Amino acid sequence: MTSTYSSPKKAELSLLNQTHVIDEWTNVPTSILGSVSRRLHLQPNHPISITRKLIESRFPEYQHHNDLSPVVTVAQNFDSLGFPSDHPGRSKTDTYYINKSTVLRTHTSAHQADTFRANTSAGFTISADVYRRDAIDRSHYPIFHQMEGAMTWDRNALPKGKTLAQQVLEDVEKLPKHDLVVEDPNPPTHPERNPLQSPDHTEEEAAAIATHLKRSLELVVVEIFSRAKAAAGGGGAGASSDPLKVRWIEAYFPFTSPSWELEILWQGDWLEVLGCGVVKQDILANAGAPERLGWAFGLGLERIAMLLYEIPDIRLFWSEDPRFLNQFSDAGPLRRFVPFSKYPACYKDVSFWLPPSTPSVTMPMGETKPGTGAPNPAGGQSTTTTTTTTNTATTTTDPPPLHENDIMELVRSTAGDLAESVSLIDAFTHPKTARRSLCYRINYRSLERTLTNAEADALHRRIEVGLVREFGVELR
Ligand code: FA5
Ligand code: MG
Repeated sequence: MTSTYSSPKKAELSLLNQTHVIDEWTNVPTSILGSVSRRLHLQPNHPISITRKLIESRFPEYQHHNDLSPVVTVAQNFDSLGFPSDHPGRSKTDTYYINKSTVLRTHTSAHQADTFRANTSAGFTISADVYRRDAIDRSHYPIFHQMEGAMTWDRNALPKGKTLAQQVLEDVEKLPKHDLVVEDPNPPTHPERNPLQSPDHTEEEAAAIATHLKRSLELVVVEIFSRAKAAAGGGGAGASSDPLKVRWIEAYFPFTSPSWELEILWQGDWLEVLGCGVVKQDILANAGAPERLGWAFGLGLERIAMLLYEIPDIRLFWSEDPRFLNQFSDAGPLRRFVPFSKYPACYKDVSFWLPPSTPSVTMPMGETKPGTGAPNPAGGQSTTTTTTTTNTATTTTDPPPLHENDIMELVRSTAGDLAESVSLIDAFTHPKTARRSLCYRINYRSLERTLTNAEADALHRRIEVGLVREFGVELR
């Protein structure tokens, strides 16, 4: 046998004119890579871009950054923000890794520290595409767009005799007023869940910063809804004729304290539109700005655009159907989206036994389900396995642990945007064998045409085969 030695070429992946070594962490599917160049927030006449500009206009003195690469380091996305090493957001089940040290950003906060360090303006926004392995339903998509916003005040640059809290409150007075009633039942700080950052912040400082933050964001909501109302022709039809209901709820982020989320009542459910809080002083200090204090928020542009235009399904933003795209324009008054006829849906269930050694399906730890305040879908335990983050290339006979996001991704990669929603409808453990059974309902619907039952059947069959092949389940 001839031994022509060829050095093993390292496997690589190329993205946005850069090549990256792939390793056992790589988990970005081609379906995602293929959409990285779309950058909907920069497309002229696209509703995501129009929504971005509308929100930016509420922050006229801020610097707006809209062109940052989605390829970031693990350090930018997680470490710089104080994510603990065992945070579930870091796991391969939640995040798209390009390789061990590089990810597709999961949020625009990945650029917070760098932007604080550059210190080119007190206030800034960053709008960008972000990527997450997540649920499938009408308000979740694996690629979406966020706007980060931040504002800081410099302790060392205050007018003589003025405290930082006084300065911030003076700036609050310069903001427009509004008469929207916003529920805000929680105390400003909570000793365990949302502590004051003492000794770095006084109570007055944190309270003043929170007031400026909340007012600034409430003004965004007021602006969006007055546009939405006008678009619907005054009183209008549908959801925009309902009285606007908005509430602040307590939240947790590793990089802010105290923290909140803002929710809006939308079609009967509380929809979370943003997270925010008082920036952790460590982040500013590590960015070379220990003397500055301030707030930050991260908002979902799709969620806001859905409210603004009454767009019923998040998949529509990716549509290249002119019946969708032609309804939006950068110029002229905003007009409500008029759905082209709604094509029939078709749901199919799949029931299966998990492999005997799989304890359960682990659930994402992400946002709370609107309205319930409870963690994401019930059925599994919300334990996060650290084993899912390890290399499974050395598989023994044991199947890899199964995470619900793995099921979501299988459905996405098989059915693409024809999958409208996936939900766990039944789960039980057999009393004798202790084996666990799950049943998922997959709703199939095209936004652009009528999907035949035969097509849906074929997709469903491929998903069933994939579940068996990839996760070793036994169909029931
Ligand atoms: C964050 O991403 C934080 N970085 C926000 C933040 C920034 C907090 C600065 C504090 C300071 P969260 O994971 O909740 O938080 O996402 C923020 C918003 O993005 C959500 O409120 C929601 O509007 C939107 N969002 C989250 N996941 C999805 C998804 N899969 N599809 C569409 N929108 C989503
Ligand atoms: Mg959230």
